[in-house]
Amino acid sequence: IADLYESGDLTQAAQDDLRPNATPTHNSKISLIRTDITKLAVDAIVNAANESLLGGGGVDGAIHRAAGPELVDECEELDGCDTGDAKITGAYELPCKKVIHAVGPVYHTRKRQGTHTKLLQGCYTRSLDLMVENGCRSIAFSALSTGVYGYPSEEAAEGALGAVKGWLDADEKRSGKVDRIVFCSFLEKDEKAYEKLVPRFFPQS
Ligand code: AR6
Repeated sequence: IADLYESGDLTQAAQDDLRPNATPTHNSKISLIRTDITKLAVDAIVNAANESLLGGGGVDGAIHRAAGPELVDECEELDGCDTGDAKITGAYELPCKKVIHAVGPVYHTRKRQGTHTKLLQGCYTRSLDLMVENGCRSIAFSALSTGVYGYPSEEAAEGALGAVKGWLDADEKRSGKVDRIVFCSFLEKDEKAYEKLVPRFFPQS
């Protein structure tokens, strides 16, 4: 993946890597991938945004650059977003159909308040609700809050996986509305955290 990324031709490789059970211990709807999320042709990708929803660095910057200027125009209409919540827009020049902008917690600030886990998990469950409400069947999450916002990788992966599992388990009809849930890492530390924790949350059936 790294070589292809540098050569700028990632799309086919990225799609090939989205096959079910990319590692043997996932249940059939969960995939892990390490790539640039802007290349993924899933129905919805989840951006790690801030409360303004007007763009920034990291994955937010990459998504806005790849989507083109119409994305920020639509975001300007949304009147921001609370931490722990998410809002949905079109995807413009991106290969996906929708972008879900989730605002993860700043780790150290929210840990002091004891709200970090609830806020991080809220981003995941709200994103899944928005996916279903908008007729999307596949979603790729970036590793929310694990960059600038300082969330430790394993703690973030544990929160993310727990939220997704809890959402799927809460209503048996939900699973039928979803084809694929992808956890898209960018750095090795996040990929390793998911590889370690996915079998615990989603053992092979
Ligand atoms: N594709 C997939 N993942 C990526 C990409 C990419 N192209 N680029 C970075 N990541 P961050 P946060 C990973 O800092 O911590 C922004 O300025 C990265 O390795 O983007 O939630 C916003 O506007 C990390 O694992 O988001 C906010 O102000 C993950 O994306 C603030 O940063 C999230 O890192 C949000 O901070």
